[in-house]
Amino acid sequence: MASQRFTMDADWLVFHPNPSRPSFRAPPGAVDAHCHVFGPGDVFPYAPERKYTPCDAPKEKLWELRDFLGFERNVIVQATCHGADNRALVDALQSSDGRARGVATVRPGVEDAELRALHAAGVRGVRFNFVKRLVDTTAPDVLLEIARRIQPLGWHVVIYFEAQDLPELYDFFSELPTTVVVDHMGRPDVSQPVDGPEFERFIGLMREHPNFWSKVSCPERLSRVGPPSYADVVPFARRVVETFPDRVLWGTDWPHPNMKSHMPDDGQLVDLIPKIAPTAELQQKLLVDNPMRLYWSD
Ligand code: 0GY
Repeated sequence: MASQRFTMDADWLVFHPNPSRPSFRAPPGAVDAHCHVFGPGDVFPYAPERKYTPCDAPKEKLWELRDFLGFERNVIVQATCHGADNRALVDALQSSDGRARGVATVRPGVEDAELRALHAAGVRGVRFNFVKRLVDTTAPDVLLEIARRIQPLGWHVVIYFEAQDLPELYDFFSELPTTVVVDHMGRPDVSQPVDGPEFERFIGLMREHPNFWSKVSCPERLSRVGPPSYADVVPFARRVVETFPDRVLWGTDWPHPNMKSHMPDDGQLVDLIPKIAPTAELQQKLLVDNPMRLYWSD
């Protein structure tokens, strides 16, 4: 593979160099169910069609963070900067001693042999991204075709969209034939009431579709008040956890791509968990039982 040099975007914030050790002790077997690996770019080049060039965030740094935060497993989600080239993801999964599973990006027409190879490496889902600043649009029938292709493998679909786009995407989402995991609670505007019409639409989506799950992640992206409390996001995440305790996941989102306002301290993010999942039973479901069921059932 030809080595290539990449320069990260000028306004890019690098992940926190020394996060604080969290006071909250995650239960044994806890899973960080939303994080990424980036590059390193000279080994695993960033995609030509990418909308941003990140800092390298290699697997070794992710394992270090996992151990430091008191977690045991990771779910690594393919980010748009790597396009549908899943080599960095697969390399991380294969070096994880079975402690990481993955969500890939695939293009229509992907060969069955490639899907089988991704499965063998530990991939258990594909991601469809609808965030306009991150990707060019893909037609819904193309995505449905991909969803049908991955269904026999027992995989699920992860969807990433912003709350204002839910009305136009709702019918398409309803057609998805697999388990569907929504990133970051569908990115609500947390300056609106937690029982206001926008978030009710998202809660309604989850209620109407028992195959839908949600990650209660990314307070750093949604919050207006910011760290360390991220207090405006807490009621939203807590409502989702308490309403759908068996269909929620939590993740750090390390290395926090595209954060322009601040770089979160991952230890502080972990310390929010007891605020959004206030009982030991909810924490066990959120951090262990649910991700294990979805990613390690075999
Ligand atoms: C996230 C969020 C972002 C980026 C990506 O795939 C990506 O590039 O997911 C974002 O910019 O909001 O969850 O990592």
